[in-house]
Amino acid sequence: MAARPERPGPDVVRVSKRLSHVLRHRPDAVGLTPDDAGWVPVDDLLTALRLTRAELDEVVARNDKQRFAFDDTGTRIRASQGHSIPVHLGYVAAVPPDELFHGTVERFLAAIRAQGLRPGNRHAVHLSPDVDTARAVGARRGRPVVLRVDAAAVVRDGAVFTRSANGVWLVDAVPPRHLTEV
Ligand code: HQG
Repeated sequence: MAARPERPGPDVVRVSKRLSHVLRHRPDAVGLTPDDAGWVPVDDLLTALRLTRAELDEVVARNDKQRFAFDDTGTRIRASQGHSIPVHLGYVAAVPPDELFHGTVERFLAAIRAQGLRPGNRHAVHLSPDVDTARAVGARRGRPVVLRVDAAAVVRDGAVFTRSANGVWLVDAVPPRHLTEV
């Protein structure tokens, strides 16, 4: 198993938040135009955010969830998931484990019980491979509530799952009948 990355310092976190915002939601705010797959030229990003390549490399490498990825040549960068801008990430369909998890909070439960999981502003519903990760996702908003997703049943219904480069499972929606509270 790889060593746990050192806890990022405040500057790394600050730049990471900025990068998330720019690469997922508002590239236009700093004059960037990602291609269809969400990639932007690294040089343009460095200029736009006034970063050095070494600073960017450090933020990408130390990011706690490995949110950003360089392409094979290292000349382009994108967020691995979480976009609200239109992107085709190009992940191939994958068969998920039979169970996945979703972290949320109490105040969304009534709507989730009625409608199932919906993507909201993002392109897909984000599901976690384990309860602890889901709990951390839910805890961003308050006291976490974890839902178990019968992913095998969602697959049987015909839904297509993909897995992002940083291990998040993505699907269009999950109907309420395939959700149970952990
Ligand atoms: C809730 C973070 C009402 C859903 C995390 C969630 C994740 C509903 C919120 C990634 C609903 C959407 C994504 C329905 C779902 N009615 N509320 N029908 N269906 N919801 O942030 O999953 O740090 O778009 O439970 O770690 O919280 O950004 O999704 O609370 O991987 O890299 O609507 O974002 O990663 O919120 O988080 P989000 P999420 P990063």
